[in-house]
Amino acid sequence: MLTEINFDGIIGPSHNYAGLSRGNIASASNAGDVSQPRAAALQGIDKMRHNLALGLPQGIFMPLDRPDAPWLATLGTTQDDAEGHLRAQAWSASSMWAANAATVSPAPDSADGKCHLTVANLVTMPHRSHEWPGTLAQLRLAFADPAFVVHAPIPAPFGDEGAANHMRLCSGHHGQGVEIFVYGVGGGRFPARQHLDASKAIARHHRLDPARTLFIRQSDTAIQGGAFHNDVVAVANEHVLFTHETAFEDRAAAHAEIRAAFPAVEIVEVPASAVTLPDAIKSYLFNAQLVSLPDGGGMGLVLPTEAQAIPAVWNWLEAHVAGNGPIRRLLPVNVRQSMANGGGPACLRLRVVADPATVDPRFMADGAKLDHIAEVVEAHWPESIAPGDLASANLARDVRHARTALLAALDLSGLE
Ligand code: SUG
Repeated sequence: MLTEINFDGIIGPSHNYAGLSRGNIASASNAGDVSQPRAAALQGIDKMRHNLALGLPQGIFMPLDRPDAPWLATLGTTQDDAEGHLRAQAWSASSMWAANAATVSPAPDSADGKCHLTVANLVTMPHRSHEWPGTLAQLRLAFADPAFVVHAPIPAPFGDEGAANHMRLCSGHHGQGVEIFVYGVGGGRFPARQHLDASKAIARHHRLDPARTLFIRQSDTAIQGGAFHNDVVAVANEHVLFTHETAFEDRAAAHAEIRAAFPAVEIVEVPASAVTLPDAIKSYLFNAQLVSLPDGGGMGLVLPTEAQAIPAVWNWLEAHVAGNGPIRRLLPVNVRQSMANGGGPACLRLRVVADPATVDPRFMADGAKLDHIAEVVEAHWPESIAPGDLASANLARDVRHARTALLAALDLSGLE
């Protein structure tokens, strides 16, 4: 039976604040802070426990091998000798944001009836541009069943950020959906990371029906305001599109196209007069997991605790729940360590609509497995990393060893 599985990236032991993401306000403003990898990973595990308790299927992705020595070697350098900015780029634990791992088209949307995944090239940001080989290896293992087709990345220079710029509308039972690719147009102070040519290439590879595939331009205002991915200002689930007023460049045309392609859509729009764009970005109101609660419980919004701290945001949400809106429950989770790098609850997961029986079981999680992962994290993840620590050969060794211990505990040593 097809169901939505959320695959969360386990927050890696090299998690640190190097301020690497231009256009990502949280990353820039926390640059130089001391990070807490252990607490970060435990926060991520708690989010997964929280979602499992709601009855939602949960999957996991492993952290990648960092610092990325083979990548530094391609640049003619090493962990010991690299210039500071390259070293930081080699250390980033950015694969935790699994929404950027791939674009996923569930089987009912594709002409060949398979679930297609294209690993994201992430070429806009140097520190993320070397994620895809490790991510691809993992996707090929997790989704080796013939129910899936896993595609290599779209070539540079066509930037692709995966599911963060992709939304899907469908009826409640995971029938054929409408896929919405949201692309940006460059030229501003902050980069537009998702290119239209990449989105179109993915739609072709995934054999999507052109009549049920939309390409919509992300608003320059949103990008220049700090919404470096569409999932910072919009999220969809089943027939609901939850979006900020400023998400799309041509709002009226975007809404009309969406309604034409999927007439049953319910667009829940938050006007800028109620929540300003800066407040939407600061609170990560839209970087939430909009989930269908089992047993007819309606939809819940798994959102960061930061959203509670901004009165305009929380007031809007409470009014929505008190009224007749489709979001029935507000479910705050604490992912502060990730949030400080611009990654909310939705960034930390990749949604895959599939039959869990077709997924390699090593990538599926239950309570006992999460407890086991938490033990490895407690034993091996560094408690803190200061920016100067990235030069430490000892820390580099400890961080590698921590990941190796996790892979061994989960019978995934083949990924080393
Ligand atoms: O790509 N932050 C990530 C956050 C990604 C959030 N994902 C989604 N919105 N789906 C990024 O900007 C910061 C890393 C640093 O600065 O060290 C970073 O890569």
